[in-house]
Amino acid sequence: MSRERKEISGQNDCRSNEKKVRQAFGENAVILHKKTIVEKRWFGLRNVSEIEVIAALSLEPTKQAEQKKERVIDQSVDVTKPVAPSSFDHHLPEVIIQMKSLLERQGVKERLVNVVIEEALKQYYRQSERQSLDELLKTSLSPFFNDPLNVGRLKESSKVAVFLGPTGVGKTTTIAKVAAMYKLKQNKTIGLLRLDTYRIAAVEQLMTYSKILNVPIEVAYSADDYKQALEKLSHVDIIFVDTAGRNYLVSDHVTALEAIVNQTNEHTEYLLTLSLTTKETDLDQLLEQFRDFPIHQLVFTKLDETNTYGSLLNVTNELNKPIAFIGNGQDVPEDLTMFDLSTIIKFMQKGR
Ligand SMILES: Nc1nc2c(ncn2[C@@H]2O[C@H](COP(=O)(O)OP(=O)(O)OP(=O)(O)O)[C@@H](O)[C@H]2O)c(=O)[nH]1
Ligand SMILES: [Mg+2]
Repeated sequence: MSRERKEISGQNDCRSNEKKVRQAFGENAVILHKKTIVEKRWFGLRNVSEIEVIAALSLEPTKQAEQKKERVIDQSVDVTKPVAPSSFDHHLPEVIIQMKSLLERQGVKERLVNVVIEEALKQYYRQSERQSLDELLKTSLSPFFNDPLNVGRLKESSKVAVFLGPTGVGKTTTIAKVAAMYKLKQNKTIGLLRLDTYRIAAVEQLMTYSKILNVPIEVAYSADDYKQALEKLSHVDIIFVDTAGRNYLVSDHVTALEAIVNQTNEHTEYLLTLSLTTKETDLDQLLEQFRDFPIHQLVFTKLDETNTYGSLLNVTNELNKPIAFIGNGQDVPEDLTMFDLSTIIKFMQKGR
């Protein structure tokens, strides 16, 4: 396949972009995809967006398409608006169409689908050999799941791991699983701390796990209690803090977490725990509430209760945080898994 690259620049609007592409490549050129790739400020006076256009020469659509990449300086496009869905989808290679449809069915947000597809198109035309859907998914999705070194563990320096999240997502269950892993497989000394400043939930569940694992437990009902409890457990390697589930769609409940944030130091990490069965719109609202909270890693639960995994991509991309653990069942300690892109891709394609 031959390739050709031409730079197109100058003042223009969307319509003139298409005109310019056609002038450069001929009347049969088709714009497959376009994206704002740079936003520049000219001495703080105005924004300039640079548009990357992927165009194809299409005598017989698709089969004889030659890929061409254009950079067009476009000073008229509002960079905050999502790119409109392309009416040229049917000119995309079959494997890319399959990928797009799979991501959409999996609940990946439209804007993110566009970004991933763009990455996939680059991969597709960069390789001389055609890639399978599986390979393309892997290479295009992996940049979103940054920091693979953190997969399946707390931060190296963590001494206090605080699990936060809405009611009933599986915080206590996941703590039991992770604590067991650290104690039994890594020979770490563990302490459990139940923080419940609202006195809303029973502590028995965590007590039971502390007995089974034979590890100390402290209960704190106030910021002062919490400080003292941390001190009492300071002899262990890792303290797992189980917070009471709250309706974090209420912003006051996030603000109330200040009691624990005041005890944060470089050895503390916050793990936002979310269920994969939560509606995407609710997740969006929840993430908004946690925007200013120092979340370090993500935990997803109930992988076993869903066949759509778009939230993994949506949330990771939104917060730009790694996924530390995934809960995939009710059994403690075995139903704990580490994020593995290949497995998620397999689930996405074939179901569980
Ligand atoms: N299917 C499935 N169920 C899970 C998973 N993790 C937890 N659960 C179940 O979800 C329910 C709630 O779990 P908890 O650990 O009590 O949830 P929590 O977030 O601590 O709840 P609160 O403290 O009340 O906010 C229990 O029935 C768990 O067995 C999981 O990965 N998969
Ligand atoms: Mg709990």
